[in-house]
Amino acid sequence: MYSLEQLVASAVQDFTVAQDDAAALENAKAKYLGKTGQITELMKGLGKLDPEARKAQGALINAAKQQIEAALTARREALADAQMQARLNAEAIDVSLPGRGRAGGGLHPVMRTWERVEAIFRSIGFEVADGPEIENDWTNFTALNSPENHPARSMQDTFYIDGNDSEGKPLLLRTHTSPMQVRYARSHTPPIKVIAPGRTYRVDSDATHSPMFHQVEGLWIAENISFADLKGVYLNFVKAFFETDDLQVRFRPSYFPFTEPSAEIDIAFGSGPLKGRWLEISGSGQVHPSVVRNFGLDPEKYIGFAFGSGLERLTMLRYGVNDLRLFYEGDLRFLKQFN
Ligand code: 2NL
Repeated sequence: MYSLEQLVASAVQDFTVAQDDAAALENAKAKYLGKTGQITELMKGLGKLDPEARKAQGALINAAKQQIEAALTARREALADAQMQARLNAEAIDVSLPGRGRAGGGLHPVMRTWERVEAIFRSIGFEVADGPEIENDWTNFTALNSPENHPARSMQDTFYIDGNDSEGKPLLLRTHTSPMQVRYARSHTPPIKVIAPGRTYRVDSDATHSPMFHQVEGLWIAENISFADLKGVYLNFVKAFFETDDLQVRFRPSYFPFTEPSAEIDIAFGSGPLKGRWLEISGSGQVHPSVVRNFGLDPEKYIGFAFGSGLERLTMLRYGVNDLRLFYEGDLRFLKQFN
């Protein structure tokens, strides 16, 4: 039989050899401390000894057992430490490495147009108004002289919101930015000189229509504002926006319920790829007397014009974009060209 010292040495040796997996160490442990382990067997043998010898031998075996247990614990900790160290090494982060740089964001081309339009109109004394995209039908339709049974009000053309406003009236996504001008006009005193750019919504989706699109509308109401002022303001705007004096503007009779008379505004460039072609760019007109009354103003005293242009349309003409859908696909190859 081995001496107890040899037994302890052998256990320490086995624990040291148990390398990378916990199972190997547990097997080595069983060999000494398990049910049929060598220490356990020695303990069982104590019963055959007389009391004196049992006490002395028992103390020695116990001491050996404690040494083996201590060696086991030490080995377990060493293995756990080594494992943690290996993991730390594998997952090491070099905090001294330079950063990867900030990904360059950029403005969407329609937003560029939006900002340009604001800057140009601000420069000639227009305020910029901003307001809700969820509207009630008085502000979106009735105030603008839209007949009660007009098809634009139908669910086929307008997105209605579930639920009603506090007066039980239906809520909808604004179909144009005019309601913001109504709100502005009702809360300011003339002269009213404002543009309202923003998102608008219609039930319409094909190659040339998106259910969400952007408009800018303009409104100038005072005691003596005429179509001549509209022409001057709009000509100034398109020249600044397209950065050329080499263009013509023409007014073509049209119809809108909120203006009378009404006109389409067309422009034609004197040079460039679109040279000489009349391009429809805006609707406009003298604000209908009923609409002026809905502003809370006396139409006998106040008069003026309004116009409405699509920001996507302006953007397409300025940059030569030929497909509206490119604006909504989020393709970075397209978007990066504007930044
Ligand atoms: C279009 C038509 C237009 C207006 C918008 C307007 C706003 C108020 C009062 C009267 Cl508050 N009119 N806006 C007027 C004429 C035409 O836009 O199809 N634009 C793309």
